[in-house]
Amino acid sequence: MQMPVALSAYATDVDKSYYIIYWLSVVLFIGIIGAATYFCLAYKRKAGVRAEPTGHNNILELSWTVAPVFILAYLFWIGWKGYVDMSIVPPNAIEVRGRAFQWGWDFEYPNGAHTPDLKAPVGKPVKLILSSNDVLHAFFIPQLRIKRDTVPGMYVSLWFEADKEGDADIFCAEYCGGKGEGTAAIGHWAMISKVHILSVADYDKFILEGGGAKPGESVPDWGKRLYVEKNCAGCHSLDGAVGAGPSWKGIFGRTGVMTAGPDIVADENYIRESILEPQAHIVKGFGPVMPSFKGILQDKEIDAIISFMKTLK
Ligand code: HEC
Ligand SMILES: [Cu+2]
Repeated sequence: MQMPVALSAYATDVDKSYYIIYWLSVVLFIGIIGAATYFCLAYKRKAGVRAEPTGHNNILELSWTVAPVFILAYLFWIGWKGYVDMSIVPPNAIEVRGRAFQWGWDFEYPNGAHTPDLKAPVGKPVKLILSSNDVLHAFFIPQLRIKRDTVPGMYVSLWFEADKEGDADIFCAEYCGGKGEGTAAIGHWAMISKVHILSVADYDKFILEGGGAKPGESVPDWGKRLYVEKNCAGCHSLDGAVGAGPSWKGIFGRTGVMTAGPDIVADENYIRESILEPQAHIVKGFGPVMPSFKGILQDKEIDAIISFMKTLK
């Protein structure tokens, strides 16, 4: 067992092709090296024996020419079939948008909800329309055997149909940079997420509840959840500790010193700008490393984060 657990029929097909090629290579390797070794020993030059031409063996020569043609045609066929299966999205697929950014993922569902981890129903085709906000990344779910580069300025798509419920890892499989040292270090290696394969009922419930505050959740609590889910927590502490970015302790209404230009009071407008265009004003002592959350955070989510910030005295 060399492959991670397969969560879809497509993944099982990929494994089948993989193992066919793998075992074919093992058999051919042993066969060819074994025969070569045997011939080296058996026909080693001996004193008093003169080598004579052996002539042709038509049957042997024909069979080692024709057999590989069939084997290669078969390998082409399974490869092509897999490629076509992967390329043609079933027309009834659910469309989910996936955006890659330094360093995380954002998924947007037909109801407008956004999540940093992917939720998908079991037994239904899901089409992912992938893009990147900054540099090249690669969307990779090993357990579904799907992988695709995300390219700035371009959409690519990918689909899957999971046949088991459960969680699987999402990785970025394209080195996309990094920043910082020690605990403040973030980058490509931190660009991990999960796909949650839910029962159809749970998925429908998630879509119905939408992307806003959960029932019974206050707006600041929703903002706090976004702080964790959108990974602001990776760079901003709440307790005054300096990370890759300034702490949010007492952020609302404080006067910040910028690398250039006058000091700025952190009001709604400044905070909104810091989130959508982080490079517009850089807080002194920090690098321009915050990614833009344009297209990732909706207006009401930014409002929720601001109301959470107001609670951080
Ligand atoms: C990769 C690290 C990183 C992540 C992730 C990150 N930030 Fe930042 N953030 C920074 C850095 C560095 C600064 C300071 C430099 C600047 O002003 O751009 C900053 C500054 C800010 C500021 C201005 C702070 C001040 O004291 O004036 C706000 C507001 C902010 N970030 C909000 C957010 C929100 C909201 C999120 C999550 C949705 C987030 N950040 C995610 C690194 C990050
Ligand atoms: Cu990446």
